[in-house]
Amino acid sequence: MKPFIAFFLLAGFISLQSCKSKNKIIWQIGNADNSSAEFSLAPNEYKRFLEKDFGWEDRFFLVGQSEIKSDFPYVLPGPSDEWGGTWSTAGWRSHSINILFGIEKLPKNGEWKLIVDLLDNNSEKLPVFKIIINGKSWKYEFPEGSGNNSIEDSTSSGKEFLIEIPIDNKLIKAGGNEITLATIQGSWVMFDQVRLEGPGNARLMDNTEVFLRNVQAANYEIETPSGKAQPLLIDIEHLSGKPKLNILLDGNEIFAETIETGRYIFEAPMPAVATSTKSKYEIRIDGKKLQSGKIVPHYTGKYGPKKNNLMKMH
Ligand SMILES: [Ca+2]
Ligand SMILES: [Ca+2]
Repeated sequence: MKPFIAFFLLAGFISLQSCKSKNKIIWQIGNADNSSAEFSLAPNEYKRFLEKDFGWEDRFFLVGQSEIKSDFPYVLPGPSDEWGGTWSTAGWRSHSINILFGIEKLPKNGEWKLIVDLLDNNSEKLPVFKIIINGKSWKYEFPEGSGNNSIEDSTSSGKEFLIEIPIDNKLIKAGGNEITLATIQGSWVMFDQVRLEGPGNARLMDNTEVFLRNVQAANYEIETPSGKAQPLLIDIEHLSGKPKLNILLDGNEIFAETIETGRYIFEAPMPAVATSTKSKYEIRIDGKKLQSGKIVPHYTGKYGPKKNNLMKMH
């Protein structure tokens, strides 16, 4: 091998190594210590799961805001657990935990990994677990658990099941991200830790008044006083206060609203354009920039009829 080729190979190898070593923990929920003690309802109050309103689709754990001790249960029941709300008269109920997090700075390249470290699971009715990351899903069938009834007794040892999912950089978004953990079959699982690893230069967003779940152009049109428009859909979750939301397109305000409670999907009308050029949107909360990006309004008049002007979700 010629020396200069060897040099480039070596240089490539070193830069790859240094990239990898820069990975860090972006967030972690709990500690990897083979214990569930840090979570809500631990060590054995699983029967209060329903009373605490856990497991519902609209409930979420927001990284940086929610508290493990009150907002993340040590156990997630499966559809075959009566204490999780499955009765002969009520039908089966599956359960989920939604983890929300905002990425302020998303590197162009990076290796991400989600680690779901389970402490134990039911030994008889084996759980089937689904993990959804920004709409893409993975399914896991659990092996037998320890059989030690660890759900009731914090001193008994469990049987670890470790899930590691490498995530494509393209699946992570600048702005709002969502990971859902759900039991879709069988019985309960218990948590030791959930964590996300990613590139060292990625940065988490601070969310105090709102959490911006998603921004995208709609594939339908709406009527406005100044003609037809294509909505920019703003999926936003209220957290605190009564912040003012302003949406600008290429420097012009196209939408303003006060955010008071719950989750909203707003339609900010983007005026029709003759040619599809990239526009810049900016989302402001109380006058401060929350997020900006490029969008291609591709209104051509071919989209379907108007839908709801405002959808409020609970
Ligand atoms: Ca563990
Ligand atoms: Ca733990």
